[in-house]
Amino acid sequence: MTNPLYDNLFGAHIGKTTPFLHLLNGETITYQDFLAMAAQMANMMALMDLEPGDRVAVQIQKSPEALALYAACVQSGLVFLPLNTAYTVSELSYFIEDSGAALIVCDRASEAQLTALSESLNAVVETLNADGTGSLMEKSSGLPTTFSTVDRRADDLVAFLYTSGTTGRSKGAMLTQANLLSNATILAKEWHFSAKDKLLHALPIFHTHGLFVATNVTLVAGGSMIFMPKFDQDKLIEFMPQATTMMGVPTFYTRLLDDKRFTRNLTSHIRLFISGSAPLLAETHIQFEERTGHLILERYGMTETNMNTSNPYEGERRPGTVGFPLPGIEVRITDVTTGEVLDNGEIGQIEVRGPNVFVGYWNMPEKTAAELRENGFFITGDLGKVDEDGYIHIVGRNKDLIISGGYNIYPKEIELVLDMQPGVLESAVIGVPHADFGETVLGVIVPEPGQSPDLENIMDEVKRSLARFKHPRKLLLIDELPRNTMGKVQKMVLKERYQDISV
Ligand code: MLC
Ligand code: AMP
Repeated sequence: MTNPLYDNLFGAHIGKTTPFLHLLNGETITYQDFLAMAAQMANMMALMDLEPGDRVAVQIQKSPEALALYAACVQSGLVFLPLNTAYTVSELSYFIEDSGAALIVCDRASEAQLTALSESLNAVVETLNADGTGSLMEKSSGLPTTFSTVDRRADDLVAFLYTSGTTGRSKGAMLTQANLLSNATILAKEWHFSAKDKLLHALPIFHTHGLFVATNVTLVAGGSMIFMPKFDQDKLIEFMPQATTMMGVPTFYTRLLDDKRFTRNLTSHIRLFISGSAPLLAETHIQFEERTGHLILERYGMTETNMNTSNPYEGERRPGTVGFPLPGIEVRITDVTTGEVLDNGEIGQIEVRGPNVFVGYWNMPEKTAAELRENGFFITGDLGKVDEDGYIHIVGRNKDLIISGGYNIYPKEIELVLDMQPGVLESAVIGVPHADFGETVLGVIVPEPGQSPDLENIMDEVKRSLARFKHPRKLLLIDELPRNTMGKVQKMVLKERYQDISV
């Protein structure tokens, strides 16, 4: 093997004329055509003198071409750095600067702003639009449809995925060939994926779930995907009878359950529904089974580790749990303060060790050392326990994090913006229950003495700075923040106080 990830995910399918992507307009892209497109992009990047290990920062809409760019980066030994399409230019500038990206690929809509930014960073900007047009395609389309795959070792980097931090500064999780390949191989086997599978793919491809779980598993198995540009309820219903599997965040499943067209009959061709990225309520599991006869398989993962645990394919899928550690992956529960390993039934922090665990945060050795123990265990920041049958339950988080519709939102990042606004003394951002997104963002603001900050102006500034999904759905003025004797803001008190607030 010269490049284990490329060889197993992509190279294994060279020459295959079977479908890889089914598009909503009825067109199909075969493995052969997809790999040819990727090879052309790899040739184009080689002409730009990019070196293996260089970062390619990508903020583009979901499209077959976007996925081919991922394949091209793997084949070229370049580090793929996908970015949420909702990020504002001010958010993007951090990722691009921090990663030292050599190439930025973006939609034409942000080309001018990113070009201005790239000039000071020595990066090159190319465009790739939602419809597959743009300079990247223009420059690559005439090039050879084969490319000499760049040699890579198992511990070479393949991707950076930025995940926000408790201090408000995002951390670039560095993932290797071995991280991604081991996980894709394990999951494909555990979930019985085969070349016959047709996965309904409505997730974004800038996160672990849509890119490394859904796509990599399909590639390992040689199956195909019904590739939707985004979540679209009508299209999901229309295409479901053609699919064999679906992966989604809990919001996908609660939205489907709210739809009368979603019936047992509609799902009869599906063999497996998988959920993850956020907790799926036990009652959603139960309603889903009553409506369709299917038990959703819930699994647990994160950006730094890909997937850690899964309910079984065969055997009892236990609602409210995330199942067992995947083969080759160790999970232990430790005391938050002492780090001591706890017995089954006791609640503590979830730690994970295995070939799936990332190698560290880019340029942040202290943060890496704080979360990744020398013995290889990664401290996830999730709280959980193991029950008497070995099923893992996630019961909370030891990190200040809100998960809204499967997107992670770190309160600190929003608080930093709120605190800078005129008339604001301090603020706290918390997650409150939300029927559609599971949790959503609420901001509480303490004014400076004698001041009455203008909440509309503050929201305008939030909109300028932060991606839409991070915007507080409501801002409230309060007299003071609840604090403990150490002076620490008691977010739990705020969460209880506002748990029934309508946002
Ligand atoms: C969209 N909006 C959100 C939002 N998604 N706001 C908060 N949280 C979200 N998740 C905004 C929209 O911009 C819009 O703004 C408004 O909310 C309503 O939009 P919508 O049309 O209802 O949203 P939609 O486009 O349908 O998106 C919802 C969604 C999407 C659930 C389909 O968020 C999604 O695809 N989520 C999946 C995230 C994911 O892949 N996570 C995996 C992370 S990996 P306006 O301006 O119109 O009001 C990971 C590891 C692991 O966690 O274990 O998998
Ligand atoms: P991310 O940083 O986007 O990778 O998000 C990872 C976090 O999502 C985990 O640390 C968990 O808090 C959460 N998560 C993922 N899957 C599940 C699940 N099945 N149940 C509960 N939380 C989950």
